[in-house]
Amino acid sequence: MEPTAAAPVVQTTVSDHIALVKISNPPVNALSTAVRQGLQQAFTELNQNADVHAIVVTGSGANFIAGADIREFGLPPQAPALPDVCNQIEASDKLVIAAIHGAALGGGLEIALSAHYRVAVETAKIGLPEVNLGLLPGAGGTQRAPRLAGAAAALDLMLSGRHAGAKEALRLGLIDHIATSDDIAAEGIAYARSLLADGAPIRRTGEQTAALDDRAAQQAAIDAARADVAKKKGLFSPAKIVDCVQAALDQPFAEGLATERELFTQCLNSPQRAGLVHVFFAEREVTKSPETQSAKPRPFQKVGVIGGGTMGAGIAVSLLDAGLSVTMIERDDAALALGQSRVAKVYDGAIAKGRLSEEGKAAILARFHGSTSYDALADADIVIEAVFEDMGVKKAVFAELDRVCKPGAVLATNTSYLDINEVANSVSRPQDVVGLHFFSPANIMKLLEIVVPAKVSADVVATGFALAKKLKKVPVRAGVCDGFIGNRILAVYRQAADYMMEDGASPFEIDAMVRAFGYPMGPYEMSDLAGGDIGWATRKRRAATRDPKARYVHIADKLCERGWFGQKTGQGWYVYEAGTRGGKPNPAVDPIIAEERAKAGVTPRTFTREELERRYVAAMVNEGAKVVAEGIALRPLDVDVTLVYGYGFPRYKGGPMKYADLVGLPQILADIEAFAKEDPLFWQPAPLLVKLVQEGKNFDSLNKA
Ligand code: 3H9
Repeated sequence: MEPTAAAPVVQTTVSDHIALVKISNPPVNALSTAVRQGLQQAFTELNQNADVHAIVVTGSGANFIAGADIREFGLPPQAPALPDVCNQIEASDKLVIAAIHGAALGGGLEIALSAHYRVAVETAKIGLPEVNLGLLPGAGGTQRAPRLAGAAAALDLMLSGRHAGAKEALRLGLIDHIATSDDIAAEGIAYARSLLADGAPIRRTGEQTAALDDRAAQQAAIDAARADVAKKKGLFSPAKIVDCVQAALDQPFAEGLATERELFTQCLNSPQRAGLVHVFFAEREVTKSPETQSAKPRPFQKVGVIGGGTMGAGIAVSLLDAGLSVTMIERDDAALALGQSRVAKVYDGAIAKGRLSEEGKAAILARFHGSTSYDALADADIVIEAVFEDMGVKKAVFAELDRVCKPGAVLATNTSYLDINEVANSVSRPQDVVGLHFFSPANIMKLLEIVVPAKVSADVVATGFALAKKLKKVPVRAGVCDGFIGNRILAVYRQAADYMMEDGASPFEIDAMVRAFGYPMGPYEMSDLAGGDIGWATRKRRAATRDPKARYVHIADKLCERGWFGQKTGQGWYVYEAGTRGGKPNPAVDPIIAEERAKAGVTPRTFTREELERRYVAAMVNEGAKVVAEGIALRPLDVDVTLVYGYGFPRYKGGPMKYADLVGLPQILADIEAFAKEDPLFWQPAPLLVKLVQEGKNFDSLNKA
């Protein structure tokens, strides 16, 4: 068969003096090199074509243009650069109209802002989300958006990265007209004709000044944004966005573009860009597992939740919010009433904040049922068990589910560490049993570990992924082991923290280091929030199987023995005074630490913040490598997404495995080998890490395999 020539990514047709320039670069018409070249060529030709009076730019498929091609960042730049294409479009001496449907984001909106007029369908998504990738709009967006919408609106869009609808964009001055039909090409052409008929002038955005005329108001908006950005430490690009808007106010257009270019390049070269772009692709990759490729999910509408505790109630809210119908099972009327009230309380909170009406709450709760009998689950498509973490209790629940559930119902456990193979093998239908590990609060936290036991059928796993999508959660496939991906790694870096504490660092120093690294809170603050008793229970459970030669730090147990479980008991590592937010370091912790150090024969030493950080991160990365090598996580990127979405690892550092790549694996390994001189049992280098270093490869090489 003859090979067919690929269709050009930019197609031009001219009809009755109107040129239609259509971008066809699936899936989202990203501005790849070929598209930029195509646009450049199209505009060069059309500008020379005397027959053409107006040019309409539009996208084929579901979107106008989703932005620059993110896959090209970090590669050697190819001409033409996007800012040059935008400038060429703006300079056109034919009337240029952008006709927008779907996404006009980032570079896509920058193309549209370079046109002389813009029309969009009502459902269009208009925005400058570069900040989410560690960037700023680098093709004139920081200069053109304020010229159309003023500094405040432009800053809001660029700093939040949010999408505006067409109505809002019209109000802000970013578009000129809302299309009445969804045939965007026809709408663009009709709009072009009406502009020509009205004798509308060529209106170059770079020459507009009206939105910036009130300089005092613009300056006030910039100052307010700068103050706001200063409060949110960590990210690099937001302050640069504010600098660009200041340039839009102070500098002539061409100079402003040059400033933007310089600051964009700084962002492009920052490790934050590499980390954030990694997470952008990783959070899409995790949705693809062998099972989602090979099997279709089972249909689901009715979901059962066993248990009305914090977790069960949070899961129920998450399901209800997604429009599903939910039946909660509890052991008696009182427990059921409590579970139901936990659910109702979430919606009362939403009403108090003005996010929901009483009628809205009633409509949601009409889909929410409760029962003390498992028989109420006879027609459930999925059942999620969220009862006490005890194998005997779980097996008893699953025996009931095995008895009442219809054939083909998915039977899920929300256990955070128990052996799901054992649960599955206790019923007559192990192929239907899967782990769905939600994170607390389950209606808020985005991560869902989908834990895959040995006998589960592929369509059940695929159903887990489909459920995650329905719940707008980020699914990560995990294998069965104690703690799966996230809690297993957490246990190890928390242990590293405890060792540093016993060796001389204070828990408050460690928390401060972890916050400075970019986490919202440190491990001891986290333990106080979650309840110290939870970790204590885990440690007690593991005591029987712990290597007797392994070092064990008793300090946390000593706090728990005193009943100091953190926030819920008024004190833990920190003291919590009623009526105040957050806690203060608990002075009573210091003598406990001192006593334990003495018992362990440790002479305390000091650690620099960098030393603390290197140990904490090395422990995380080393265990992450073991989790990947054992197949518990499919790829390093699955570890990254788990730690970013479930444990607060700073997104802009890309997750621990990406961060290790950026630091350099040889350095991480050298650190581990140095620490191993003190404690060779704990600091055993992961064989995968050693292998990658020997081969001169990084973790990312495994993501692409
Ligand atoms: C920028 O523009 C910089 C400029 O200012 C300056 C330059 C000088 N590039 O999300 P989905 C892929 S920065 C390459 O699942 P949806 C995505 O990976 C950019 N690929 O679909 C996925 O691939 P796969 C600013 C991209 O319908 C597929 O498309 N723009 C890009 O749920 C489908 O994506 C943004 O940040 C891209 N730009 O959502 C917008 N975008 O199928 C980023 C997507 O292989 N994109 N892909 O997994 C989005 O927000 C969403 O993708 C969008 C569609 C809302 C468009």
